[in-house]
Amino acid sequence: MRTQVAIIGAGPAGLLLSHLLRLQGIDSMIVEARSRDYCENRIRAGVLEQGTVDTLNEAGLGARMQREGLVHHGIELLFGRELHRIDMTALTGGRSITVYSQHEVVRDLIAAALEHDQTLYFDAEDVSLHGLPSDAPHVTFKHRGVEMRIDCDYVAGCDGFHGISRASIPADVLRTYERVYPFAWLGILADAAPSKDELVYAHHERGFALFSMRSPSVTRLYLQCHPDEDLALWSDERIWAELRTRFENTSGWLPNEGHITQKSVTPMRSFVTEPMQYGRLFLAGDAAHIVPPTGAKGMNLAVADVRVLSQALAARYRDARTDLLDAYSRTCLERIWRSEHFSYFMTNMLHPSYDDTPFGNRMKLAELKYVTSSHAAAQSLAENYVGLPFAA
Ligand code: RFL
Ligand code: PHB
Repeated sequence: MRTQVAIIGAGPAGLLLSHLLRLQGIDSMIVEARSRDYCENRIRAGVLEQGTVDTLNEAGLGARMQREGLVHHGIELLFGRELHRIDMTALTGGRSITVYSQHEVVRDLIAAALEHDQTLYFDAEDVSLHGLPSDAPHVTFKHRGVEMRIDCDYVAGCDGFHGISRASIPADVLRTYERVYPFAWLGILADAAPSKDELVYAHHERGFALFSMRSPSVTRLYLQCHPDEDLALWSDERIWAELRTRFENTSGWLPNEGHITQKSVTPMRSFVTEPMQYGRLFLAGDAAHIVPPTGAKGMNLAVADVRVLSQALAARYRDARTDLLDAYSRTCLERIWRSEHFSYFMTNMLHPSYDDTPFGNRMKLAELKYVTSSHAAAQSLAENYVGLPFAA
């Protein structure tokens, strides 16, 4: 088989890239290791920046998101038993975020792909990249027992943190930056109506907690835990008791409780690869960088990367220009490092750490007091949280 761009991975990055390329008349094929059902039900992110929402709308993918997404104009920070609201819309000249599950975005993207007869191989095995430094790369894999080969002009590595694309680049070409945090998040989904219209990020001496939501009838909650936490030790009752403790506050607000339908532990990591390209291979999304989820940036960065990549590939095919492709890494890394810093800042401020000194913990409280009392500090948090505008 032959295509212009072979895309590895059908997460938000790979699926959106194929759609944006199709809008520019560029042909692509997607190769995904997992099943369609798995991709459509993988519970992950929930917060879309304004720029992500705009990108999906402009690409004609926003109909269901506009009906079912929940637009939020602020978030609340809870510490010292008091809730403090950050009015993001007022602080950013009218910008907002939308709560709409990543797996709903993925479902919308897969539906659009199938509607347009996008070639998409689920359940691919032994995916492997060849000839990346040459002008004629190709991808091989096994599909339903048959050996497959795709010849292409470019390969987009959109296969997440554990994929094979980044690993296909010689180690001496890459520089990686990493921080692994000494804590993780225990996340649950509960059949309970959200008891508040906005997210609550709570700093408590027993650990961080986050109140979020997925729909008018589903609440999403997280508790800071140890990276090797044993979920078997967390009965539903223990989870609710810990959430009640960490969310306790003078206003009397608490999450509604209900049947827990999903539990998982997510490790926390910051990670960046430089550069994000090698020969004809371009990395996008989690394949190139990871942020801890506290800033709600991961999926938004994946969208930002593929916006840049699709524009660079369009310039290459339309005008025979390769300068935008050459600059791909540099262009993306500006936004990535900004988001890395913001996610690191939010994570450090909101999580008491097991190895913190008493002084270190008071620094976190001092920071929380500052961002909730200074207009300038609140504005800085807000503009990062809603997401900086894309370069024209
Ligand atoms: P994905 O979604 O991991 O997709 C990669 C795809 O590649 C496939 N794959 C392969 N395919 C072919 N061959 C191989 N060898 C392959 N190896 C892997 C995988 O099966 C998969 O389908 O990466 P992508 O597209 O870059 O998207 C990134 C986002 O998924 C990620 O950044 C976010 O989920 C992070 N994240 C959040 N981001 C936000 O923007 N806002 C949030 O509120 C937010 N909350 C979160 C999060 C991530 C979380 N977890 C579980 C890590 C909350 C959590 C708990
Ligand atoms: C989520 O709803 O899953 C969520 C929300 C905000 C975050 C991270 C995750 O910062």
